[in-house]
Amino acid sequence: MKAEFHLDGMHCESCAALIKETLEDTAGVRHADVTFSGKTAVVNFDENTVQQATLIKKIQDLGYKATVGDQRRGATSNG
Ligand SMILES: [Cu+2]
Repeated sequence: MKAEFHLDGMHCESCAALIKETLEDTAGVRHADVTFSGKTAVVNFDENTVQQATLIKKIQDLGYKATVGDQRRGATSNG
């Protein structure tokens, strides 16, 4: 499944790269896209292997804040 997380605490592109690497090193994660400017992580993962809570904890262990984003289709961003 695909889930979007809102991230807080990133201060540069390397933060985004670090989060991406960490997520993609996690068993069950197929692909992760982290954008520094958008403060989001879009993660494609196998929900039978890894759970959202685990992904959030991985991000928190790095020192960032993660919350589950809206899973609606076609979400728009203002601002
Ligand atoms: Cu940084």
